[in-house]
Amino acid sequence: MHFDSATETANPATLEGLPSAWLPFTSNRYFQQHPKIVVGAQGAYYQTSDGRQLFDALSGLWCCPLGHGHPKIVEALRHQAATLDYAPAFQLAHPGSLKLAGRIADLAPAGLNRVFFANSGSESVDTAIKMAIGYHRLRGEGGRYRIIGRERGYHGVGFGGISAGGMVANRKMFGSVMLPGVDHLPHTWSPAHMAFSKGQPTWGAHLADELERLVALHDASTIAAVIVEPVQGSTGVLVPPVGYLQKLREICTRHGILLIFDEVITGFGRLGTPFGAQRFDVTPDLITFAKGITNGTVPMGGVIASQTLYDTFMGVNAPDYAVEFMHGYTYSGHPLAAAVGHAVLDILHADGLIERAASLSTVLEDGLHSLQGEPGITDIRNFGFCGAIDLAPWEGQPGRRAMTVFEMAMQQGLLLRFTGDTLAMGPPFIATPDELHRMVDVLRDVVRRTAHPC
Ligand code: PXG
Ligand code: PLP
Repeated sequence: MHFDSATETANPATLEGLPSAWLPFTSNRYFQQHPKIVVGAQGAYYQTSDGRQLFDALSGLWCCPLGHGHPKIVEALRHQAATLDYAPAFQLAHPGSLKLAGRIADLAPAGLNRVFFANSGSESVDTAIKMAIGYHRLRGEGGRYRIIGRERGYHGVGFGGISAGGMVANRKMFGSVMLPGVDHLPHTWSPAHMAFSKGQPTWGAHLADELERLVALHDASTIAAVIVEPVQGSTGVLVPPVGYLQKLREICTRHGILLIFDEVITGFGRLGTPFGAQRFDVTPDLITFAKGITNGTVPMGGVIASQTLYDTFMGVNAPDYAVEFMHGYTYSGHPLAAAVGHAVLDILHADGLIERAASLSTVLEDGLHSLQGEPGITDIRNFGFCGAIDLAPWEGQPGRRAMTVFEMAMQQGLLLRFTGDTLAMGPPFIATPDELHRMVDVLRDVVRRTAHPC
């Protein structure tokens, strides 16, 4: 196997409309000068507009774990489009979304068995936050309005998500309009105690006790929910210390606070189990999901709620023709997304891909950690089938080194994801050990070549 090599040039024929485009989470001024265009994708590779093949090291944006263009997904989409293209989502349902709710509930931890569909991770997070606040209110504890997030958390870009999220850059412009009363746990990454840890760090479970301090500060009677990613994905695969999530669960339970796991990245196999909840053996009250459920082919997300939470909404003192939860999206449970969701679950099962992700994890771990000692690598982390590398920034130019690594890697047929000076990897579950080795070889080369500003 081999990755193509070529210079960074987009085919001009694919740039029509570029001056009208405003791209999400993109350095638009730079992109206008250095556009990067993909025109096709098959298996674990993207095809660029100038004909290169790129190994898809982050499975799209974490959302295409089965690789691209799977014939069963293409066929499911084609068939559904011709059968039922859209069904009104309110006061009506279609068999595909009902059955998918059942299959997702079956995959989830026991007790989590009510599935509410949305269309993205951001919508799923805002839905879960509303469910938590509504649940307490219906139980006569309407004073519980605070959401506790965590530093370096990413929960999408809705107002709920940026409020609970802990990425300063996403929050500072909107500080004046955040959800009221939100507070944050400290993140768990401590280079002094855990740099170059393989898998879960052993230090840091005590950081969950910070939740007790927030309870003491605000009083439990004002706190609705704690929301955390089991593994913090977007900010560079920050792995929870051994025992940390268990402690959070215990403290939440003791104080009647709901625990939300945001599994938008960790759901559907990335950690080698259906959900992170199972990998860590911690059961939250709500799980948010998106991305992997449709392999990125059609937008879909959702929330899996506990039976207790659902029953609380259904126990509302109102006639049965009254709507219990005033929330929903035009495209909740969209027929095309649901059809793809079934194909994804079929493929995951038939091809044993969750088990494959689990077994490839060790190949990824060994490969990434073999980079320790390369110039300016300050940390390497991994857990399940994902990992990250921190690079020392070039002096006075934060983010520039990782951007250069990204562009150099593209020239060698590798599509990486970077944020700040951190590189993240979450390859497709269909990747081969050879492809992972080659990915590490390219990483080694581009890290060496960017040891000094260039
Ligand atoms: N929660 C979590 C935990 C996420 O990772 C969202 C919510 C928001 O999902 P939507 O579908 O609204 O984008 C996410 C999304 C990256 C990267 O490079 C991560 C995400 C999105 C795009 C890029 O790590 N996470
Ligand atoms: N804005 C307007 C004017 C609408 O009519 C609707 C839905 O009917 C929305 C926003 C919300 O759109 P969606 O349900 O796709 O989230």
